Amino acid sequence: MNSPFRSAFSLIALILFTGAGTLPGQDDARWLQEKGTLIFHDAFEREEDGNLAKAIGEGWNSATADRAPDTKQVDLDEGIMKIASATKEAGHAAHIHHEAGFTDGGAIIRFRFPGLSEDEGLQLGFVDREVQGVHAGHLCYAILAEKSVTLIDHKTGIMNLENRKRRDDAVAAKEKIPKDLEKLLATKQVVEKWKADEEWHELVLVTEGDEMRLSIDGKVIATHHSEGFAHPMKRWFSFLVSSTVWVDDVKVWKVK
Ligand SMILES: [Ca+2]
Ligand SMILES: [Ca+2]
Repeated sequence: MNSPFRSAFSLIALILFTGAGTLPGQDDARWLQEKGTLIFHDAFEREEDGNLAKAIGEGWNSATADRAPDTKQVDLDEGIMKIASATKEAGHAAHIHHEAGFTDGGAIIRFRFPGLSEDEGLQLGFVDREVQGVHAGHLCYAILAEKSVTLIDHKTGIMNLENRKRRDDAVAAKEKIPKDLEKLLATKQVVEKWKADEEWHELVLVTEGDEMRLSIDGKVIATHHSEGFAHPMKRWFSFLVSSTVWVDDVKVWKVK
């Protein structure tokens, strides 16, 4: 082989080789397990203790349980965390969180939509209540809906207090949101097609620098770059659930 052919061949070989699962992000479960430290693992093999904020135990807390004390929003049953939001009674989707604490890292969970209610979906991501200028410290999330997966940077998007005020002012005045804000918000998220079903799945959600990635059953479904993903302290790992979802084997890892 002469040398131009040989370099073209080497380049192709390199592309094929790096495409075969060795790039960071191609197998994020492995990335977390090999490069990360396990912050916590919960398999939910116990019973909950009542309905209130600390009922789940093992360091979990609910921001919404005490608002609807007569309703069981989390039932630990058959070794699974079965979430049923009392959205109406609590005036908010169920928000369940656990200390995390990383810059780069993420979560591996198993989840299932049990088919118990309309509009089953799952929002999960990271919160830092100590950050200033961001509504309730909402940093970034993955949102699973019936036909889509969204990755969204809330920190520098709609939960940034200035952006949020401009949006709310426009809504209050029954005006369209300002064009520049609409354009900015569009850059803060990516929406990919995905089809929900009622099977168990493994989900991996990671942040690495300013990138967020979501994989389901070992396949990368969505990736996005946005400055808010690089927030240095993902203090909480959070679930926001507006209807019903089952969760098991939550593992959170810190890489950096
Ligand atoms: Ca139970
Ligand atoms: Ca379990």
